[in-house]
Amino acid sequence: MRNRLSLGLALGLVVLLRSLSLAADTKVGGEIYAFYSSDLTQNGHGKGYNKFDLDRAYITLNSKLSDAVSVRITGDVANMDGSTREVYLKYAYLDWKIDQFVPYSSIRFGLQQTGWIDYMNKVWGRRYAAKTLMDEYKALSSADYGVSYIIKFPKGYGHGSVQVLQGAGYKGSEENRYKDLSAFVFFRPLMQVSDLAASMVGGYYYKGFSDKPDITSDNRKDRAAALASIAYGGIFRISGEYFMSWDKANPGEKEDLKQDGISVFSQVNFPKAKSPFLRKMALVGRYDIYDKDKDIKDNEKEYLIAGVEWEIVEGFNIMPNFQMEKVKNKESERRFVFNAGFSF
Ligand SMILES: [Ca+2]
Ligand SMILES: [Ca+2]
Repeated sequence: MRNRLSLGLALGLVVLLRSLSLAADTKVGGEIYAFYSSDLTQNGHGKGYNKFDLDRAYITLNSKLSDAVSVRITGDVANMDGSTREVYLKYAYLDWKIDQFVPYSSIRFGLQQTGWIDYMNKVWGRRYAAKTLMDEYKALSSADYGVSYIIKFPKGYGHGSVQVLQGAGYKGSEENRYKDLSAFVFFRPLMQVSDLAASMVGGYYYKGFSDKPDITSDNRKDRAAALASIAYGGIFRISGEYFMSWDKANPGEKEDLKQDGISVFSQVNFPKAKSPFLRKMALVGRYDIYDKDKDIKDNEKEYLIAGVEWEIVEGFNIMPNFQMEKVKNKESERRFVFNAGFSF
């Protein structure tokens, strides 16, 4: 607890000191994801249960040491659990552009994004309302310790990365000698077609090992994922993400635990509408199916989000929405949620 509190103090102090000095080019940023939710069904907390909460409160410092080297540190707050919410470390890494040696390339070192989830959040575009597939169903931690090689293709055609990661994520510690290897690529094949330029495909493979002690190389934690997204002229976008995972978490385990999930999400915008109210609006829908064990029948879960989003000003979005979660052959949980995202 001490450490977390002092991290919060340290971040605050750095912000203060930086604002007083004219040293390295340092920017302060923040992201707050606030929501109000109200249960519409008896399941879960029960009909009428409602609460205000925060899903994220980032404080980020980005410092440019030179044209090639920059450093980022980000703190976030822990979940609401009945005591004060502590600040913890989410990211702390260095970016080093090496394009004078290897074209279009950079290296990232430290506590950093597991790249697939980070970019899927951008494709989904409303992390303040919900996590994306692999994050939501805990197939992958959204941040981990390690080193990445990152390549940005010229002319906006996409980017890719190869990462060596600890495996246990930003909330865990290393309990074994194994490191995980992952690679992804996002590609925009229609960059030259203006109305379709934002369309993309992506692929991901994660070759990992269980995070428990005393494991062998049999104790795998492998994931694969794919994305296809079609965008038309700032008016319409539909995307589909799929993942599959294979786990032998414990020493001696013979069979893989196999999971998979699919998420389809879509948005409609009205960029040519006369009313500014409509121009800032998006209709948003998403539907997931997640299977937590492929060898067991009737335990699949559906998750639905349907809402309307407004950008009030840049950095301030709201999205009133309806959500439904349902495990097969069980009663559904439904709720109304008002999400708001603030960033600066
Ligand atoms: Ca490991
Ligand atoms: Ca199943």
